[in-house]
Amino acid sequence: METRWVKTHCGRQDHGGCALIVGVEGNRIVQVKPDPAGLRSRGYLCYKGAHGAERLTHPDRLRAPLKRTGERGSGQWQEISWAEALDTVAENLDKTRQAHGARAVAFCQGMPKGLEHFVLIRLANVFGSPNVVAVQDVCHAPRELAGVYTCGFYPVADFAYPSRLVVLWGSNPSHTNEEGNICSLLFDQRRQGTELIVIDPRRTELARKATHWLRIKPASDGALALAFLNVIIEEKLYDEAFVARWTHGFDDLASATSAYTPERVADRCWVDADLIRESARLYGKTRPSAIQWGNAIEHNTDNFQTARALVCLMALCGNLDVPGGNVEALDPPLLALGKFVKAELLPTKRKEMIHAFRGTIPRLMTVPPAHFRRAVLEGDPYPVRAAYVQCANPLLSYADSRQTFRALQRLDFLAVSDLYLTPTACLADVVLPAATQFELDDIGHYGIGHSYVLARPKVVDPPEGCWPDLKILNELGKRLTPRELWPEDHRGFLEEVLRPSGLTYEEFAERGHLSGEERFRKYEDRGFSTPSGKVELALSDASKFRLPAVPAFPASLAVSAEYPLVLTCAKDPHYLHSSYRWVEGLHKKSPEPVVQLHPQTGASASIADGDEVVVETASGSIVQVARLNADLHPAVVIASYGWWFPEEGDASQKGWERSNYNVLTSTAELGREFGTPNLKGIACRVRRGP
Ligand SMILES: Nc1nc2c(c(=O)[nH]1)N[C@H]1C(S)=C(S)[C@@H](COP(=O)(O)OP(=O)(O)OC[C@H]3O[C@@H](n4cnc5c(=O)[nH]c(N)nc54)[C@H](O)[C@@H]3O)O[C@H]1N2
Ligand SMILES: Nc1nc2c(c(=O)[nH]1)N[C@H]1C(S)=C(S)[C@@H](COP(=O)(O)OP(=O)(O)OC[C@H]3O[C@@H](n4cnc5c(=O)[nH]c(N)nc54)[C@H](O)[C@@H]3O)O[C@H]1N2
Ligand code: SF4
Ligand SMILES: [Mo]
Repeated sequence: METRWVKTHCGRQDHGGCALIVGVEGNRIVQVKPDPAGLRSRGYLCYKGAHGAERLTHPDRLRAPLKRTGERGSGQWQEISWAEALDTVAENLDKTRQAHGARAVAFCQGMPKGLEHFVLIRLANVFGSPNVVAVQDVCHAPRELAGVYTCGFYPVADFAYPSRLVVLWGSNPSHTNEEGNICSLLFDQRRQGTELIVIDPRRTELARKATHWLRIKPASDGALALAFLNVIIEEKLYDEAFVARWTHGFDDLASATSAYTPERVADRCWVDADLIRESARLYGKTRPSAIQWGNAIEHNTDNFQTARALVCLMALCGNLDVPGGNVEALDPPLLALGKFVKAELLPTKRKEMIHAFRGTIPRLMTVPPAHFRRAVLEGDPYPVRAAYVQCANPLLSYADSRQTFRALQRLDFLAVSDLYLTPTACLADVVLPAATQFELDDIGHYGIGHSYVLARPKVVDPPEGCWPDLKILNELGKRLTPRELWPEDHRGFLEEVLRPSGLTYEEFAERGHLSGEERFRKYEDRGFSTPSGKVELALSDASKFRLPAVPAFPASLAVSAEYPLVLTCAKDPHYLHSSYRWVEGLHKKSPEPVVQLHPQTGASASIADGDEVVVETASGSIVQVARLNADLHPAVVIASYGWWFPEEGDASQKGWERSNYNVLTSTAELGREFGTPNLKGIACRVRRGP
C-alpha cells in the first residue's frame, strides 16, 4: 500500500510542539518522523513522540462508552451507546444542579492538552458552575502569576534568541520539553558557547554540561534565590540604570535579602557558599541571561515567594523583555480567551469559586485540587456532589491519593473521559472513550502566552466509538445549556478561535503555525502593567492581598530521627505523568517504578540495586525498585511518580496504591496563594521491602 505523508505537530504527551511528518497507510500510522523545518524543534523527536501512535491501535483502548453496573469501583461495566452515555451524563449533572445549585458540579481537567481545556471552561461557565478544577496549583500558575503580580507579565525564557547564560532552575527541559520550548534550541546555543547553571538535586544530562551544578536540598530554592539576590545587591552587579528607572521597592528588597548571605544559606540548601557566590556572580555579570524555571520551584508551599524572588533576579540584572532573556511573549491574533470561554456569562465566578473562600491569590481562576476535595468530603465552603473529569488521572496526579479516592467515592456522580480505563476511570459511573492526538484537528498552546500556536491537524480517523473531547463537550453543552451558545459542529470551535487571524483551520494547518509580533522592551513605551508601572520588587498591593511585600521564607523542611531523608521526584522521560503505562513501546523503556538512593544510604539499610524498597513518609508508604546513584546527596531520595499497573484488575483500580508517589504526599499544609501542597521535599525513610 502506498504511504501518504502528513505534516502535523506532536501533542498530548507533554506540552507538545515538535513538528512531525507522519506516514499513513490506509487509516493506520506506520511511521512518525521529525520535520527538520519545525519552528522550534528543528528536526527533534523524542522517544515518546516516536511511539505516540501506538496508543491509537492498542487492543485495550476504550472503544465504547461504559456504564457502571455494580458498586462504584467494582469493575462491572456495560457498554452503552453514545446517545445513552450523553443523556446519562447530562441528566445527572442537571439533577445535581437542580438539587444543590450549579456550583455543586465540578469540571476537572489535568494538564491542558489542547483546545479541550478551554471548551471545558466554556461548558462550566455556561452551565453556571464557577468550579473548573485543574492542576495549575502545581503547574505554571505559581510562576505565571508571580510574574504577573511582579512585572505585569509571565516572563518566558527566550530560546529563540541566543542567551550568554541559561539558568535551569528546577527544570529538566532535555527530558520534559518544558513550555514547548524544545530543547534542541538550547542544545544549539550550547554548541555556540552559551553557559549553563543547573540547580537540581539530580545530576541531569544538562547538569553534566553546566559550568556550575548546584546540588540543592529539595524545597530550599527560595532561600537559594535570596542568596543570589544578596550577592548581586551586595556586590552591585545589578543593572543600575534599569533598577533606578524601572523598579519599585529596591531598598526593601535589599534589606530583606541582607541576612541571606551565601554563608548563612549554604547549610539550608546544602550548597557550598563559594559555589552559590560564583553562580550568583555569573548570573549577575552575564547578559543576556535566561532563567528557565521548572516545576521544582512550584511544587511546594512557598512557591509564590520563590517565583517572586526569581522575577526579581531577572529584573535586577536587566534580563526582562530583552532578546535572550525572559520575555513578555505577544500572542498571535486569535480570539481573546475570555470571549472564547464566555466568561461574561458567569460574572459571579470570582466570588463563588471554591478557592475564593480560602483566600487564594485573586487571579487564580481554577480550583486547587486540595480545596475541591475538601468541598466534596466536608461540604466546605459548600458541597460539591458531581464531577466531569477529562484528560486527567487525579487518583495518581493529585497529592494525597487516599484523600482523592475518598472524594471520588463520595461523589453522587462521576463521569470520566479518557483513552483507557485508568484507576480514576475505574471509579466512574460513566466512562467516555476519547479520540486523541492524530485523530482530531487541534491547536497547540492557545491560551498559554508563548507567542505562537501550532497546528495539529488530524492524520487518521479515530475508531468508530471514540469521540474528540471537543465533540463530547459540544454535545453535552447542547443538552445542558442554550443550544445557540454552541456550534453546530465541534470543529466550529477551531474556526472561532482563528477568526481574528483571517485564516480558516485548513489554511492554518497548511501554514503550520501562527506567531505573535516580536517586540522587546515594551515597557519603554507603556511601563509595566503593575500598580506602580514598574517592576514590583516590593508589592504595592501586598497588604490588600495579605502577602509579604518582599520575598521571605519560613524555615526549611525539618527532617527528624524518624524520617531522616528528603524525598523528591522528577518526571519520567518516557511517560507523561501517569499516562500511557499501558503502551508497550514506552513500558519497555521504563518498565518499573524506580527509587534512586545514594549507595551509602542503600548500604546502611542493606538495600542493593534492584531490591524492592519501601518508601515511607508521615502520610503513607509505597514500594519501588532501588537504583543506587552516587551523584545524589546521601540524604536525598528520588522516587518515581505516576505509577499504576494496567495489567491489574479494575476492582482494585489497577493497583493504584502500591507504588504511587502521591500516597506519600499530604494536603494538610497548603500554600495560601495557590493551595499548593508539597510534592517535592518531604521527610521520609526507606527500608528493604516489602
Ligand atoms: N507527585 C507529583 N504529582 C504531580 C506532579 C509531580 O511532578 N509529582 N506533576 C504535576 C503536574 S506538573 C501536572 S500537569 C499534573 C498532571 O496531572 P494529569 O493531567 O492528571 O496527569 P496524567 O497522569 O497525565 O493524566 C492525563 C490523562 O489524560 C488521558 N488523555 C490523554 N489524551 C487524552 C485525550 O485526548 N482526551 C482525554 N479525554 N484524555 C486523554 C491520559 O490517558 C491520562 O489518563 O500532575 C501533577 N502532579
Ligand atoms: N517526559 C515527560 N515530559 C513532560 C512531562 C512528563 O510527565 N513527562 N510533564 C509535562 C508537564 S505537565 C510539565 S509541567 C513539565 C515539567 O517539567 P520540569 O519542570 O522539567 O519537571 P520535573 O521533572 O518535575 O522537575 C524538574 C527537575 O527538578 C528537579 N528537582 C526535584 N526536586 C527539586 C527541588 O526541590 N529543587 C530543584 N531546584 N530541583 C528539583 C528534578 O530532579 C528535575 O530534574 O514537563 C512536561 N513534560
Ligand atoms: S519532546 Fe514532546 S512534543 Fe517533542 S516529540 Fe517528544 S513528546 Fe512530542
Ligand atoms: Mo504540569
